[in-house]
Amino acid sequence: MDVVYSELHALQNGAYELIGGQLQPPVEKPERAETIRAAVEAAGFGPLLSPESFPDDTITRVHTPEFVAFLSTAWDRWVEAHGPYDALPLNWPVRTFRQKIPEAIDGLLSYYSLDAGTPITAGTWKAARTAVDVALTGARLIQDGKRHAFALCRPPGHHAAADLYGGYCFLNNAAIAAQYLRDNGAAKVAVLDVDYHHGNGTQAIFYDRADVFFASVHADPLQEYPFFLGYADETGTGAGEGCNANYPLRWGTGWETGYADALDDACRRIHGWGAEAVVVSLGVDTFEQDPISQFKLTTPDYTRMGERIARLGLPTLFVMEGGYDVAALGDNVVNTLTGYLNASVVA
Ligand code: SP5
Ligand code: ZN
Repeated sequence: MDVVYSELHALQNGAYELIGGQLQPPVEKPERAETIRAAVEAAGFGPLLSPESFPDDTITRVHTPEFVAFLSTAWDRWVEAHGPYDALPLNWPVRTFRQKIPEAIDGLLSYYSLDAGTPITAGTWKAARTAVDVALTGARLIQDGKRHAFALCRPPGHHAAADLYGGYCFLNNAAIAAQYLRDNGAAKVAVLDVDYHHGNGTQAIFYDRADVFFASVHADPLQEYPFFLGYADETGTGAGEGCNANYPLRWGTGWETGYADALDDACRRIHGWGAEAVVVSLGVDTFEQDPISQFKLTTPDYTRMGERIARLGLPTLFVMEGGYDVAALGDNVVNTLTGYLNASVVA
């Protein structure tokens, strides 16, 4: 399986993340992608491909031009106002406030963000922009007839909506890849999101559309971040009614205690809907030892996950999302891809 990777991911290297009431070293850090790269290479995946450059209009198919302009200039404007420290928002336009777009950089961060856990740094734009090219290079491989590819994206993307960043995500790599597949020949594309957290950004981007099906298996938002989206009664709207499927699962869920059944149902829905290709938002923060998560998947369970995805029998683009136990990340990703390959039916 081809693996797309760029070392420029390391340009996203925040100093702090506000977590559990403390400013701490971020869990979303460069070592994540490096350990995955080393593991997939050691497991014989490859070749390792550098991303091609895709034009900005692939991004604005999904994100607003205003948001892209904001993200690409935020660091310089923040430094001008505050000096060279991580840019973090401090308040949000919640209930009782108006949705005005402010002039000041602090206000813009507040308007365009959903949390204070996602630092914008000197290299954020370059890293996020390159992650999009990584995903799109993977999508082009699928478009060119490959049955599968792995886009080793970092920073991740699935929390980013049309004009929102947060949850360690800036640009929605998986959504941009899915849109690219739509724009280049696939009539119906599914996104299967197996990250521990609900893919609120991807859901929002495609919520009113009948041409992209979004299915997500994740921690119950009553208990877990991002809290305000990801419930089972979110089924799509307008033309997109019936094209969104959420499987919220309680803390403590393991493979045999709810996860496998939910994944199976999500895959059945995607199959029944008639998807021509699937983009997998691959987060492995469902792992039992993940430092910020409360599911109980084991390393062998990822092999089973890959096998189930393979039984869809669809061209498959894996896009890296979350997963924070650096010691086990490599094995969990390799098992997913190996399980997939061993069970995939050659067309
Ligand atoms: C891509 C992705 O996985 N983003 C996740 C962003 C989650 N950010 C909030 C984390 C809050 C963790 N709270 C539990 C701390 C336990 N020590
Ligand atoms: Zn996650």
